[in-house]
Amino acid sequence: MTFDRRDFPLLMGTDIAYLDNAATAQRPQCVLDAEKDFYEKANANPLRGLYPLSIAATEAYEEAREAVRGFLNAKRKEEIIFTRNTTESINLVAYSYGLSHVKAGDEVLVSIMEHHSNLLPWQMVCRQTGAVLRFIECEMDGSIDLNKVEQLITPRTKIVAMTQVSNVLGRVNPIREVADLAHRVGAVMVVDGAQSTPHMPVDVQALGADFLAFSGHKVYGPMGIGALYGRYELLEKMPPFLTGGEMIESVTREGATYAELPYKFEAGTCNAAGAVGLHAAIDYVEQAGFQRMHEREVALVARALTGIQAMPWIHVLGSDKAEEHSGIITFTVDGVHPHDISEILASDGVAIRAGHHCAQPLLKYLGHPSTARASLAFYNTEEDVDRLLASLSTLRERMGYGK
Ligand code: 7TS
Repeated sequence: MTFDRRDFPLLMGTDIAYLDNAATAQRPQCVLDAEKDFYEKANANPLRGLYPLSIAATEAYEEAREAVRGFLNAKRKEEIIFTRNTTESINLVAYSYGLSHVKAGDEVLVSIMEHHSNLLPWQMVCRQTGAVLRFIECEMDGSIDLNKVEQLITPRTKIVAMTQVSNVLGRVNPIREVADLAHRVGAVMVVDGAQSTPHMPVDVQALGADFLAFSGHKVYGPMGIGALYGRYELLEKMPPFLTGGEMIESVTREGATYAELPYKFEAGTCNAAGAVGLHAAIDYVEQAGFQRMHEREVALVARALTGIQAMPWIHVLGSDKAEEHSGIITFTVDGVHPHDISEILASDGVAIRAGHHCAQPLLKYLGHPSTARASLAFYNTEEDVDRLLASLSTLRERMGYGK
């Protein structure tokens, strides 16, 4: 197995410096092949037919579940539920666990840096139950002060939901410590792993996560497939989120008994090809090795931060240490709107993202309505970074500020 930019056909077929990996990553050839192979060689509706093709499809789907179990170090395969993405995984927890366990007067605690996907579902739970939503505010460099968390967690706290890595700041949050504080009062810990799973080994047992969500498309896998890890004892008692085919044991005119885990939470025809593609992505990442990926990403971020430091009109959010960015560099440029930054960079063939990054409360808290964000992956090159820096160095001049 190689570990190389050449594994990524889109990157080889374009001269764009693709620096929007936090939005979605590129896929290696093995992922594209795995999806294609499924449709060419094993396509049938999994879990239904008793003929060999359907059995092959079922096996491929279940092998993918086992791969996700290993990827997250979950104890049991039944703890892995396939969903469309992180957003759907968190909604499953909010609708199923949240609405049945949270009561008026209880509290749900989230951090100020949550992506809207890990905020709106909890707003919904609080609205519908009469519970109160509270916020853990980070420090200005993006770090979390555990003393503040400790003060906010009380016997009224039923759910603590936090991202392991912010999609704006890129900093790793102290999930294990927060989970321990949550468990002390009997609350459950919901972890958004959308931005951590592409960059580091994520171990749900070591983290003390009761639930953890992630998206396939950010870990070099296909779009439209994601997963939720849930602790067996919790999932077992939770009501279904979506109902219909495939999630039942038996149905009468009046009602139904539900299937065992994990099928109780997988209503309708599954995305088997997506799961098979995700399996290939997990194999790719595990063979590439997070340590090597991390070293590449830190070196690229360090190069970018050094270049940016020479441009005093650019301000980077979060830590000033390259190893605390998970490839993410969010910044503002004095006098230039992030949308202008992004358009000018696009005209130079550099793809970055501008806007609120679906984290509006965080940006408001940090005092920026909008920012620009470059997010790097291990397959980016020094040349990609240098193109970013070259384009940035011309920005103010091109906006009419003079040399
Ligand atoms: N949580 C975090 C921390 C994220 O960064 C994202 C997507 C999501 C949840 C939602 O993931 P989805 O796959 O369900 O859409 N973040 C971004 C981003 O930063 N730019 O585009 C999508």
